[in-house]
Amino acid sequence: MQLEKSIIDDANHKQQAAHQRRFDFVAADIKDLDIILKKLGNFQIAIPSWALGTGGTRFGRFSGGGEPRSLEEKIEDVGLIHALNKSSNSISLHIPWDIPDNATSVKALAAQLGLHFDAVNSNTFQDQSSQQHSYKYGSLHHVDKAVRKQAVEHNIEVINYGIELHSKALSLWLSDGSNFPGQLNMRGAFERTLKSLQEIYEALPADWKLWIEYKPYEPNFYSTTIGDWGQSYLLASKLGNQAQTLVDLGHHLQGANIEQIVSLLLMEGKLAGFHFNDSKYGDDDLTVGSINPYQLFLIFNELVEGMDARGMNHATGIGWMIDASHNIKDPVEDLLQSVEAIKIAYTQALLVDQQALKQAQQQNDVVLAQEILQHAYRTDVRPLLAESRLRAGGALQPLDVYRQQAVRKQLINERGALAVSTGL
Ligand code: PSV
Ligand code: MN
Repeated sequence: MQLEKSIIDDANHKQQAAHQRRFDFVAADIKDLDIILKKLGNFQIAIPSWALGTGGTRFGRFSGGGEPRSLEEKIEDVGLIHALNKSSNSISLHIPWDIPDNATSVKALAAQLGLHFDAVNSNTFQDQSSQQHSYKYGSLHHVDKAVRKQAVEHNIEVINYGIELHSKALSLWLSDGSNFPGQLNMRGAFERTLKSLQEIYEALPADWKLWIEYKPYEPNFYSTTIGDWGQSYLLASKLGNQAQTLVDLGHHLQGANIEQIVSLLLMEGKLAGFHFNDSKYGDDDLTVGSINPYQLFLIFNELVEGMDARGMNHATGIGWMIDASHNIKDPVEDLLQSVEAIKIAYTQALLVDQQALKQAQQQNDVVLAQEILQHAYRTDVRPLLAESRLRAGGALQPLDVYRQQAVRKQLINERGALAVSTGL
């Protein structure tokens, strides 16, 4: 289904007066208002194809119904999100969950909805019925050359799908690791991974990137071969300029200072981008900003400062994507909330008086430095986001429109209450 523009316009019309009041109040104190609104309009966050269905845990899955049954329906759902928020103009495919059998028609559908294709993701963490060798003991790090070859070939196949869709990056996450001490020679595993990655790297088109995601544990619980940013960075450095480290916010041990990791990767030109989510205990994959929005703001503060220092375009300099799981929420609602949380943190970071902060740091004025950061963090920037959506033709209040239009009910009518989307 698609949302008519007139529906969004009607809803905006009803909310216009209240919006204007809120907007004028916050806008009065903002320097460079138009520049900020322009940056917000340009800032887009990719939606992963696997996030449009209900997530779950190993204990169960509780679908809310109307899940997309095909890649085309997933693209339509991203189209709905983008029509409402004008902030999610791309989709990232996971192969083989979402094989684009007919790239031409899939591209045409996406273009009609104002979308394009973000990074393509490979999957060597699950066995497919058609494959010859099992990934039970890993893929690119496997002791058996035949398994490594199969995994390398899969990644090259994914690159080829991506080329057809005009993607520009292969995003790679390996579950390779060990469950028990002694199971694996760690140096050997790392060296084999590097060799396999070199073969994949050679197949990358010149204008592509290879994004290497790290994760400390799960599904392996003793060691993961690419377990932290240091290991990913080491591989990316050895591979070359096209390889970079991808930061999934949930892939850190508790208490890790993610903003510091991000700052240094950016400094080295090795920050590929993000998988956004939030967590309290581990890789919880909760809605972005639902647990620790201050940390998200601090990350964005490092990003804005670091990207400006390197003269990078905020919107296109690195990859921005959500990677969350919606256990009990409507996936589309959860994604709307996540995109909003990301853009709130970004906007607040844009409001940080970087010059004053630098001066406070030079003078070791710790109190003032904190005041400067928190002044920006405590500004209610939601009317600025609403204004930027309005200017782009989106909804002042995306979630309200989604609910007023009973979109999920319409999707259930169209697809059925038992429709289940592919993915984890
Ligand atoms: C692994 O936990 C991960 O974050 C990787 O990005 C995968 O591709 C994705 O989740 C799959 O859900
Ligand atoms: Mn991820």
